[in-house]
Amino acid sequence: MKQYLELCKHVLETGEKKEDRTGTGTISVFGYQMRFDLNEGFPLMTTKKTAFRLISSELLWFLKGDTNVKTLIEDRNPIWDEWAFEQWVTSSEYSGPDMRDFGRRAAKEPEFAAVYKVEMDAFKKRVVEDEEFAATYADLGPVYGKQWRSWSNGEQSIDQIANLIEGIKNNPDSRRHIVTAWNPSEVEDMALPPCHALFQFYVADGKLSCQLYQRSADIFLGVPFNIASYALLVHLIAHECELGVGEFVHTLGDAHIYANHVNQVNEQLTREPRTLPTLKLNIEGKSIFELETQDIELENYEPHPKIKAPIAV
Ligand code: DHF
Ligand code: TMP
Repeated sequence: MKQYLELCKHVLETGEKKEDRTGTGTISVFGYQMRFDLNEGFPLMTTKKTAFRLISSELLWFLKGDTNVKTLIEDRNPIWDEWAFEQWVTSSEYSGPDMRDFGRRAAKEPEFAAVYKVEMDAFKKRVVEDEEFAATYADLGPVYGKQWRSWSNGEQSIDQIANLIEGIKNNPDSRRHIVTAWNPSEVEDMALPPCHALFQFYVADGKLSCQLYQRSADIFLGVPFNIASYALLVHLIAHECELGVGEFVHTLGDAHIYANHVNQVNEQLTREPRTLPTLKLNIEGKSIFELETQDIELENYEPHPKIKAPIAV
């Protein structure tokens, strides 16, 4: 994962200070590209322990066309909790303690963090137990799963992933193997407009490659997940199309390190990358739309310890 550490160095050395929507502040560059040869091992961070189970759980949730965080909560995957919680605490029905700006306050004020945790735990419990509540507050809107599996213009619904697989199988040389999560008519209704916005597949020499355009990239927390998620997607689609794997090309738009992640990035930069793990898929005869996290395993993953950091909401 030298490419990733190079990106971190590049942003720290040449990035500009830039304010952002979350009020956290960033160091940012515009435009950057990394390439990962998927035959060299599975590109999961080795310089900090990264929760692969959460990554595969999220990808399978996208592939099922799901947009409701209830499924993730039931799968013990907390990565989208804050964006569902935000919908609840900003609604007129919410009457608990003031949760305005909960992300920043929870990171700074221990007293508030305790109150926040109580509210968040209650929210998650209610999402799991109360279907109507979950449908109203835990659905993130027409985010990735909706756009991937049932992109709609009001008249027709398009399964972009099924079309992608058919296209790769029937016409591998095509230059039109594209999936877009950026649907301008629905962006306003999403809890968070898609960061990984558009990707293209490519077949040459019996190997499947993918390039992603990511409009906005949280280098310390988001990007390690995004790299592994798309690498896994290439493996799954390649398996479905009986192809080998090629490269994952990762193109970034606003590539930023949040001000409150700089120490963590510097700590990570002191660490020596280790041998990459390998992916083991137990998916013979299964549709990629019906996989479970236990069908996907990693072997020989021996990373440096986890490094914690607050997420900007
Ligand atoms: N907002 C921001 N500001 N950055 C993001 O990366 C981001 N990602 C989202 C939603 N909104 C976002 C979805 N993906 C984590 C990683 C990816 C992700 C959401 C959250 C995260 O918190 N990772 C931590 C903890 C994971 C764990 O529990 O082990 C990490 O250390 O990797
Ligand atoms: P933005 O919508 O204002 O760009 O904020 C989104 C933030 O989330 C930004 O820091 C990028 C980050 N992000 C990722 O890096 N990867 C992801 O997969 C997601 C969902 C978000």
